[in-house]
Amino acid sequence: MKACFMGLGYIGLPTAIIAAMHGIEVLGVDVNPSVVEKTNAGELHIIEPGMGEHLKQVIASGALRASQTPEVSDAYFMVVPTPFKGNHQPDTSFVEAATRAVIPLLKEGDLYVIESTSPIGTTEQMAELIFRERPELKGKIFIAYCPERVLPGNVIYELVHNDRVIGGIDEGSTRKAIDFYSRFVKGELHATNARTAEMCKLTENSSRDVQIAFANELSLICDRAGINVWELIRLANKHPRVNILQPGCGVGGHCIAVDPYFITAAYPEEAKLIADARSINNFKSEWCAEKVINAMLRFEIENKRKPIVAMMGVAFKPDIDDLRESPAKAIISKVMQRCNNARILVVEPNVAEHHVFKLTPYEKAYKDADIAVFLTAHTPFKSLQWDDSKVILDFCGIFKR
Ligand code: SAJ
Repeated sequence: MKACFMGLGYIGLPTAIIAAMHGIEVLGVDVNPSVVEKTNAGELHIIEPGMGEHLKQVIASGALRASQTPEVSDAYFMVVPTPFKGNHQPDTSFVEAATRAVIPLLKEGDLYVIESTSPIGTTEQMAELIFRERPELKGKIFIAYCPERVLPGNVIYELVHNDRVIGGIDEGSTRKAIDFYSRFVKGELHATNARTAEMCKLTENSSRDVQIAFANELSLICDRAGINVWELIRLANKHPRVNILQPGCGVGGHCIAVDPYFITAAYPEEAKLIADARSINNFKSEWCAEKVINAMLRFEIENKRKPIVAMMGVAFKPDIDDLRESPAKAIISKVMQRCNNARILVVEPNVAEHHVFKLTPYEKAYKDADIAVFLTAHTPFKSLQWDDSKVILDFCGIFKR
């Protein structure tokens, strides 16, 4: 069995490695020559604990090889980015380009799968494209959609043990895709159709965005009502069937903050709650920035000097080093712009240095600060003691006060 993975990013590469570890001959294809070169040299170009060893093994054994061009295989997997154009309209051009690259290679009996998070109907559109170019293959190849749901930092375990939803354009395609994934997935493989599988991925992440928006909305209400939102949620969750998530400084990452737009772009009339949740989570970041700026102005009036402000945390979620799409980073930048001559200490314990922010160790920043702003709930911050002599803005529940 030979499999060709189109796209060696933070999902494509680990999946190609896991497949190669389970007896499949894998060709990994990427348009970026340095990704191809590093992969063939057994060097991991993404950050994923433990994955480097596995890569070295499958490169050394020849089970995995990387190239910039696809080759004849038995199964083809589209694992390329699906970004957004300016106005929250999804861009499936990378999926289409990867599909066009493999169309000449397809033969009877082959399997074609899209893994990329995609708008509903993308798999059917790619099937039409394939059969337009290769009409003799209609009904002779298997086409399916299979989203991933791995958590960055735990990819190896989750790729193998998470259940997966597999949706074919017909029964035979679903079965063929399940056969493939059963070679390395120990989780349950759930059969459905392509549209449902596409929507399932979007639903999972949109449901989380809505839940987080509920928590963030509670935090805004409690701020006005003089209620401790952390205590409120802790108490509400004592109910056996209530599970309210945690407020934060906004929603970051390239999944939860993005996937809902695949739904709202396609169904703007129907997707009201999903759209509102996006607005609430985006507004929460602006609300936090305003709170910081107001606290700085108030400090200056009361103390006749500018405050030292510690911005605690830049990563998009606790205990990771990923700053991409981070609400904390956006808040820090906004505060710096609006208060350009204030002394702002930026803290991010999970990265050694940053090309924009000069970083300060968290203990020193907290000690020196007049105003301490907690943006990301990194575990080390929880060892800090509350200090009544400081102004503390805790947006992520470090002190639960
Ligand atoms: N957040 C809160 N409050 C919470 C939980 C999260 O403010 O109670 C914030 C985080 O700080 C972060 C954002 O939401 O900024 C997203 O956090 P996340 O914990 O959802 O992390 P992701 O985006 O890395 O992972 C999600 C997961 N999806 C679900 O939990 C439904 C993961 O399983 C997916 O595979 C991943 O998105 C993805 O790749 O789609």
